[in-house]
Amino acid sequence: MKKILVTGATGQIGTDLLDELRSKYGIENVIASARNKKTHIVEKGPFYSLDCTDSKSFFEIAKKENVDTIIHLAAILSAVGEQNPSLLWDINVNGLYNALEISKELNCSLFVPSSIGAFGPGTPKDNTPQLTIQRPTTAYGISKVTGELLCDYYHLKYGLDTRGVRFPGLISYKALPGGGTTDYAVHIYYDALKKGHYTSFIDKGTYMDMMYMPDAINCIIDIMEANPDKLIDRNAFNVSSMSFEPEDIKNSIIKHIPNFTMDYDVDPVRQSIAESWPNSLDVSAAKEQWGFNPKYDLDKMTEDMIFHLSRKIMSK
Ligand code: AKB
Repeated sequence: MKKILVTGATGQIGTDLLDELRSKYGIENVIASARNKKTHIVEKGPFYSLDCTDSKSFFEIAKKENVDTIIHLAAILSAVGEQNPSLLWDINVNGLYNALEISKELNCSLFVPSSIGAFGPGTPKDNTPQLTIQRPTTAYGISKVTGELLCDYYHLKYGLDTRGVRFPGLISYKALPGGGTTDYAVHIYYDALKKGHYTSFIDKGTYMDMMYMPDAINCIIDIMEANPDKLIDRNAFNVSSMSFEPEDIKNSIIKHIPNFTMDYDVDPVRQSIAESWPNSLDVSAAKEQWGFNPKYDLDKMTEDMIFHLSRKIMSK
């Protein structure tokens, strides 16, 4: 990666990723783009307003900036996708189609995140294999399977250097997630620090895969820097560093905030999405093929989240 265009750069992943890419590859070599401007991102380096469904502008920016890599993060998440499936299809599939065509035309490498949402109720729930049944029951999941297959197709048919991972729920303190099912695992830290109490929309006993953002950022950089000859499962690799249910994260927070309490007001839509996803993924293919090696478990993540988030909240 020498010159990189990031779409959806103001979202939860993009906010952390830009900082890391800018310090590793140089500010001028990381071009941020998103539909909505956010001053702290715009001020720090090159930025374009871009709707990824606008293929002409997307192409012009990539060509003008002479990028060799596109990290295509622009997407709608699972819960918002159930409210607005046509918007989801437009952004997640038509936007991705543009990213693929532009990468083909300009000979760019392309990173596309898939998700645990690409699995469904028929998928084996525990130690979910890399290659298995993928029959998701959400609009988001269908768009993610479509994305994985499209990326494989462009690699097989045109030799395009497409690479991707299936992200679990991502937890971070710099930017909030925007409308996913796993978002409770971020909101819980904010409410623990601000109110000492959290009401969970995901039910007790519901396990999902999760990962702390620094490990997710390393995934993107490591897979894009990996030797392409070693990548058998290009689109997309299972990745995860922990699997927990709401009571586990509550107990981890209590180690730092002893009076923290939690109750439940389960959201049926997000609960049924969560129940259709795996409990825990088998990540051995990512370990073997490109050295996936996450650093954070639940308690280490909680310690770091509370440290950074308490400073963020106090400075406001
Ligand atoms: C969501 O909950 O929609 C996302 C995801 C797991 O893809 N965080």
